[in-house]
Amino acid sequence: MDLITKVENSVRLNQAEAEELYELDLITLGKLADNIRRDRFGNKSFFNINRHINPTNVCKDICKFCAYSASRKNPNQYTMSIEEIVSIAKDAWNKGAKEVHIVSAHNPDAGLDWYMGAFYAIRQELPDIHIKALTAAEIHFLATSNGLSYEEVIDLMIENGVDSMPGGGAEIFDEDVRDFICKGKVSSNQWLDIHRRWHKRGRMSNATMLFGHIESRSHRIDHMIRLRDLQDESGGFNAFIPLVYQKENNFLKVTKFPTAQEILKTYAISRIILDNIPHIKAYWATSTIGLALLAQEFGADDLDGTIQKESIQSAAGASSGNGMELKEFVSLIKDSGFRAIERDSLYNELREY
Ligand code: V47
Repeated sequence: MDLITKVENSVRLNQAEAEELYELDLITLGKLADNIRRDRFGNKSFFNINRHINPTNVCKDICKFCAYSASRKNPNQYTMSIEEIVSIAKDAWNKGAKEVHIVSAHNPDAGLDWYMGAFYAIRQELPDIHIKALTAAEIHFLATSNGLSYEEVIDLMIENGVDSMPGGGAEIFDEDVRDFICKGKVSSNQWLDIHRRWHKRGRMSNATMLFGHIESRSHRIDHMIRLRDLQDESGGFNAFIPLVYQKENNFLKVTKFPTAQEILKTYAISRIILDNIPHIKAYWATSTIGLALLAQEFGADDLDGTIQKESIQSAAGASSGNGMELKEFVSLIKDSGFRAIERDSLYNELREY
């Protein structure tokens, strides 16, 4: 069976075959991914009304791609008080947000009680908001710096009101690339192990992949296959999010950036390879909104959300600093020929605009 027939018949591809997908022309590859997307979701495009909160930028780790961490180039350190975090969440809720997405840095001075206290205080004030918080990298940091197991941190998250985990900190799983771009942070196996344990608690999470820097196509495929293997076992991933590397203000010297074609091919290939992860998210903050809208025709069925405010990718050049107005977001989706479906954080459909 040739490669195209295999994809059309939902035959699982191995590493070498998946790498070959990149050699297909963009339109052929896009059509294969679009067929899978349309079989599952028709022309629905999902999004949520959310608020990203990044409560501290003080970080003990050094990731070369990061422009957000205050311990290196950024001299403006900050750590929000719990009151401040709750007040942002309340304001977001009043403006219609149904999810707060809380991720930040590995702050050795803030303490476990500050991280957990913030979730607890939000939960007390806003019993119905969905709290998506703590990447596996943050969980690893909290566990190792407090002498706790991953399970113990996970139990504390659940006790204090966290509903789901975001997909950050995955970067690229290949150990050599990882060593170069973010040595000392959570390892690939630890990242996967933390998500496995979270899923064992019956909870859902997402998975990201940071691409377009020094990694090869083969590293991207390896990353996807490691996620596919875990998903076969645990079934807890809702969405896969390819994050396009942003180049400003950081220490990773990259001279060659992916073309729009390469980015669209990566979305399309992730739709094909990750046959067991339901949603492929084109996170407009890093892909640009134009390419995210186009990605809807190359396998992506989700555009994240309105964001409201975001400090991590925008520190590195992304245009997500102040999010996007709901009205504009919805009309962009509709004008591109898709149905704008507001979802909750677990992909229950809430409303069609
Ligand atoms: O893991 C850091 C990335 C991630 C850069 O789960 C960068 O729904 C691009 O996890 N260029 C955190 N990316 C963000 C994240 C996320 C985002 C959207 C949705 C979800 C979800 C999760 O930000 C980190 C890192 O890979 N990041 N620096 C940069 N220069």
